Amino acid sequence: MADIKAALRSQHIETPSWAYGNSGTRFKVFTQDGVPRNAYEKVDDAATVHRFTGVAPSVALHIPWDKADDYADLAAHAREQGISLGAINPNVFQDDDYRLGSVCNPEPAVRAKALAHLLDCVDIMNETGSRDLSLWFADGTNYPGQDSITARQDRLGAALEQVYARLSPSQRMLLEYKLFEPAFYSTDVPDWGTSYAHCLDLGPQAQVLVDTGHHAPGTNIEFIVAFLLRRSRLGGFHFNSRFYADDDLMVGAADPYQLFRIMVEIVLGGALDASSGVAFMLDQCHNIEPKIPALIRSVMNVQEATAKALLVDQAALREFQVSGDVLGANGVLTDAFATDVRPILASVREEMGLDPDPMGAYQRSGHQKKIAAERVGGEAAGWGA
Ligand code: RM4
Ligand code: MN
Ligand code: MN
Repeated sequence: MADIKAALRSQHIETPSWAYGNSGTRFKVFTQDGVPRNAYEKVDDAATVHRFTGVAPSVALHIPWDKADDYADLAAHAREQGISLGAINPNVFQDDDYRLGSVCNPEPAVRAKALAHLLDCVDIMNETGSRDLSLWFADGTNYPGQDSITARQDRLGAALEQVYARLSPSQRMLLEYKLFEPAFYSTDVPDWGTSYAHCLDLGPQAQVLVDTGHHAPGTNIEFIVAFLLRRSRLGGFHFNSRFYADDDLMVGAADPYQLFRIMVEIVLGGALDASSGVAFMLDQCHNIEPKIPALIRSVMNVQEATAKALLVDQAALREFQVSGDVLGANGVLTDAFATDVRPILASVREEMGLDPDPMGAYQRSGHQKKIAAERVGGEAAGWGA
């Protein structure tokens, strides 16, 4: 039990700056009071989540949504708040120029513009001290025949090569895949295999990023996790949960058993520890629920899945597996999943000097009212759709 608690204490879950801003669907963005107005206030909100959970010590940035005049100053602000700046996420999907794609666009000038932004983001990483560049491309086509699938792969490979060459030895490139949306016919990085192949071409600093919301229904995500871990190419996660498509809802909300099965592969693969290089990041949007408590809940959901995965009796599991005891082996997993780990986590939090009930503590703190009163004037961060 001491080992399990130590692992839970040292867990590191990164929250996304964009989850603190207003967001919505293509139908409506609902605004909320107290939403941050700039990157500094987003950092403050991430620090608040860390204060209540103790395991969310970094925040990912999205550029240019989090554009700052002085990134070193933003990093210093984060440090003062007790956290650090995490992955840098370039945005090559929101300019009019990107109608036909970014680095895969048929027009060389648009490709050059997208590449320049990616390289700028590596420069930003040097200022923020970030290790990871998370790449997600909205590139793809809507109609058969619209563009050459092969030529687009070539353009993608060429751009990635240039970005990779810009990385320093301690930096990494995480290549995210997504089945569809916004492209509806073909997506240029639609699945882990495409991402993996590009990463192999590039070198060991290129790693696959698994966003749990980016698969076809029924996909066995834990298989992908196990496969990539075995090949040392699992760079990290964007955790969120989905009922239908890329819903970006709170991780563990739709299918806590799937999250548990993913964490089981992580634990069995020895990848929970920060030294494994697997980055556990959230990628979520809180459209109708208050954002800070939604992120606290999400962090807790990951912790619960992790605690259950750590409870798996690995020796018994191996024994049942080699003896071909199908039900015995499956029972080891279901027993761990059925365990109520909330008391363990409450005691872990107490040992860390935290309130055992982060959700209740946040509500009691009056923080939500405080930021609603303080953050008046200026423009709230968000999609603005
Ligand atoms: C994409 C993908 C990216 C995220 C954007 C906002 O679907 O998940 O990681 O940066 O959304
Ligand atoms: Mn993502
Ligand atoms: Mn997504």
